[in-house]
Amino acid sequence: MAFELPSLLYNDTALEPHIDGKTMEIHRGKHHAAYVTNLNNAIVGTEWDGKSIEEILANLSSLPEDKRGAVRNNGGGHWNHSLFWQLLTPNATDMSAELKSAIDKSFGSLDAMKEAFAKASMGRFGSGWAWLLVDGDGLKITSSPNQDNPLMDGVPANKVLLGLDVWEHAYYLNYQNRRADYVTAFWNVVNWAEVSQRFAHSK
Ligand code: MN3
Repeated sequence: MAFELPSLLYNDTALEPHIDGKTMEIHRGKHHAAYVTNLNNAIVGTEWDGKSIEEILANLSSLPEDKRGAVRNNGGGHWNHSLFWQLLTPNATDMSAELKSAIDKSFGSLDAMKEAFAKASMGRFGSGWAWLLVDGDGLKITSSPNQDNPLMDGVPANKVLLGLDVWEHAYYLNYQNRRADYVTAFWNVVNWAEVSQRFAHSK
């Protein structure tokens, strides 16, 4: 079955003023939609047609060479954005005690985790993503270029807790060159209940 653009559980304008409606509309309706179309075009008629996106991204090196680049960029784009929309919410939610404790253990405090995450977001030159992962007994922050993600490095999808899109298309209309302001605003719309759920299922 072909991949499909997921619906949002909130309106495009629901995350304002932190993420503006026009950005949400173009980001999902144009950018994410294009990743889905291009991904489907790349795998149609191949043996990968019908496999899950997680399985495809974990096995990129097995794909035909002429499809690999398109699947990496567009398949990564589809998985990353599908996760990203779920990680956002207009309604503030609390994180679980278990997640809070894991963050404290790995980073010292929630503020220290946010600082390290912001550093990864700011340190990613050009387009990419920042990630919070389960790594062994603890948590870890990484970043990746373009639409790459931890699945491509062998990390199981359920161990990816949080991701932030730092492509300019994610913030430029509202924040222009001020990526740091966008990263700060992101914390106001993080769905901590969802991140906590992901953490609970990461074992
Ligand atoms: Mn994006």
